[in-house]
Amino acid sequence: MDSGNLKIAVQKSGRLSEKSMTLIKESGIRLTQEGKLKLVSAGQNFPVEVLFLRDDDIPQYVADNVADIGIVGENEVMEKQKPVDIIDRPGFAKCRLSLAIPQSMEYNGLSFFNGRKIATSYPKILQKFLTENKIGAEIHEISGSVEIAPGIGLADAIFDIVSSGSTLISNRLKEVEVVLRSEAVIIASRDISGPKKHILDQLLFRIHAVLNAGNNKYILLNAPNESLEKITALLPGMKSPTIMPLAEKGWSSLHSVVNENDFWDIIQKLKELGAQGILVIPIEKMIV
Ligand code: PRT
Ligand code: ZN
Repeated sequence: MDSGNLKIAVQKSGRLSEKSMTLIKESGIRLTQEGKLKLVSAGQNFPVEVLFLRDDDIPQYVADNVADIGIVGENEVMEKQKPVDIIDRPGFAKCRLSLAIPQSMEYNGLSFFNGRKIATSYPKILQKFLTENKIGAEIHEISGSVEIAPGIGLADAIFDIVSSGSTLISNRLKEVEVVLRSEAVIIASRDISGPKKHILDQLLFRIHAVLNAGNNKYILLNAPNESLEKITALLPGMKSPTIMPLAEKGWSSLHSVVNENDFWDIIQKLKELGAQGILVIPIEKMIV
């Protein structure tokens, strides 16, 4: 029997686990104690159940409605080709899927791969790329430690996830083509409706408040009144900044919100406009 709770699939243990759980917890959801072998955990104050699974299995479980939504790498969603929708991008686990070859080999474009053997755990994504580019290569599917394949003579090249690039370097490989960029995504079943849809909307509302907060900072500063107009243009805030007169004549205090991405640029300009006593404070939740 379906409990009516929204079922969320997350990776049991791996690169996505901690950030997925942080997102759920920062959304104000308290879960029943998770033991080491626990497969399911229920929300104590919100109608959800969290299912702990291998990341490879998450697209299938969501497509089959065993879970309603899941947090998983986009690469797994592309590879598994299950009928699910990507509904959000929480902004972590960014990486790329790339082709890499031994450093000792010369690379002169995609035709290099014609007639070569490529080891990968992502055969479908690779096959699609090769077909689109009319390259005839042999795909050798392996499930782990793909990077050692060329060194032991199993393949001429690899197609694998790269983030810092250090795994490639330590295996004397070089990245020659980026095929796909990936990050963690929230996927949803296509059959969510009624009360579950309502729970999902509430959850996404909370998740956005958490993510917005992470991307923004609260900023307070003192500014000479003659610069206020220019400073306001730099710091639109959520509606417009709050401005209060200071006891010292000709000066005001200004409060606003600034986006992490433009942060240093804006601070520099504020200083040029005569702003002083700038305080920057993290935001815990932000509802826009
Ligand atoms: O047990 P389970 O099947 O659940 O986990 P898993 O071992 O299959 O996956 P896991 O935890 O390794 O990765 C989960 C997801 O994290 C992936 O599907 C990607 O979406 C994402 N991700 C982000 C990464 C990386 N960065 C990453 N660097 N997944 C794997 N790697 C590996 C890569 O395979 C290579 O071996 O790290 C190595 C490369 O890293 P650099 O930094 O040396 O370039
Ligand atoms: Zn996996």
